[in-house]
Amino acid sequence: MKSGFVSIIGRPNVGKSTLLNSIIKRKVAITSNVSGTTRNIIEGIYHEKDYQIIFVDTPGIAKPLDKLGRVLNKQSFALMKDVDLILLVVDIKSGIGRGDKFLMENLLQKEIPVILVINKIDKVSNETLIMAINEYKDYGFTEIVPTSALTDDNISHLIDVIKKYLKDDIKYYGDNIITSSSIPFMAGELVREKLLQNTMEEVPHSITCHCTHIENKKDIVNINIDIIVDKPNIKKIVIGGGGEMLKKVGTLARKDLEEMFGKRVYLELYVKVIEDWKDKERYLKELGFFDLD
Ligand SMILES: Nc1nc2c(ncn2[C@@H]2O[C@H](COP(=O)(O)OP(=O)(O)O)[C@@H](O)[C@H]2O)c(=O)[nH]1
Ligand SMILES: [Mg+2]
Repeated sequence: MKSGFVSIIGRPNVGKSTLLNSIIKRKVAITSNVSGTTRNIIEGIYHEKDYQIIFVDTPGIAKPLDKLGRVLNKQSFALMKDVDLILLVVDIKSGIGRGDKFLMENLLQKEIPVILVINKIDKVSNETLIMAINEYKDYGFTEIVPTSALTDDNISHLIDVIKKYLKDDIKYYGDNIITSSSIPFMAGELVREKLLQNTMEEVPHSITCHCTHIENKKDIVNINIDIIVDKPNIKKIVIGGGGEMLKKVGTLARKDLEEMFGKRVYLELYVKVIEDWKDKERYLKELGFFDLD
């Protein structure tokens, strides 16, 4: 048995969570084209007969605007310390930016191997890809692997490359555990994902979802989720005219939840206004954003 921890880092929106889902072949992290989608540390566990790889998806490192942002950055930096391997993911269209260079300088000093994952290759021609690989050849990366997390292109090759750097021989998780996230957390995240994917601009950043009740019965799972927003006008948008938006989000989330549980789900959503929840430490703690010192 070979096993190890792999941290997935990179700027917001490059496809880190999509990559994790593609590797695990299940949705363990929510994704959207809104930067700042991932707010917690998500572990996804990859299993193969003689291998176990624990992937750690991190919130993107961006300029922190509020307390939540600062907590997330601290978590992401802390995660780079104790892993066997780091995947630095970049979007081929935007390439390596200033933020990535800053990350690299920090990473290369730590003597942890860093694989550059050039993601979203489905968006460019082969020539562009070859040019990008040539450009980054001399940056000091341990390996460079192009992927498309969206179409699963080259993901199995990426896994083969990662296997070379696993150092442990401990089985950390049981065979059918694919994530360390709790079920209530995942339920809340699925609702948040649907909100991110179906609302515009100002909405995503001011929302969080909190599962308050879950009851797994023989034929059905009852789930209650609070959608916490920071302003009354956001509450209006989330509910939508005649409750349309809430209905749509509820239906989409229920479908994913039914797939996750393999049975019927009865989902109740409540929208609550808590002003400035992102700056209130108590709420951050309650919602599971703990501070790593
Ligand atoms: N075309 C394309 N889009 C991708 C790929 N990987 C991720 N995306 C999209 O990029 C957006 C951000 O992805 P996400 O995984 O949430 O990024 P993260 O912030 O780095 O975790 C989503 O809309 C994804 O569907 C890819 O390989 N190709
Ligand atoms: Mg993410």
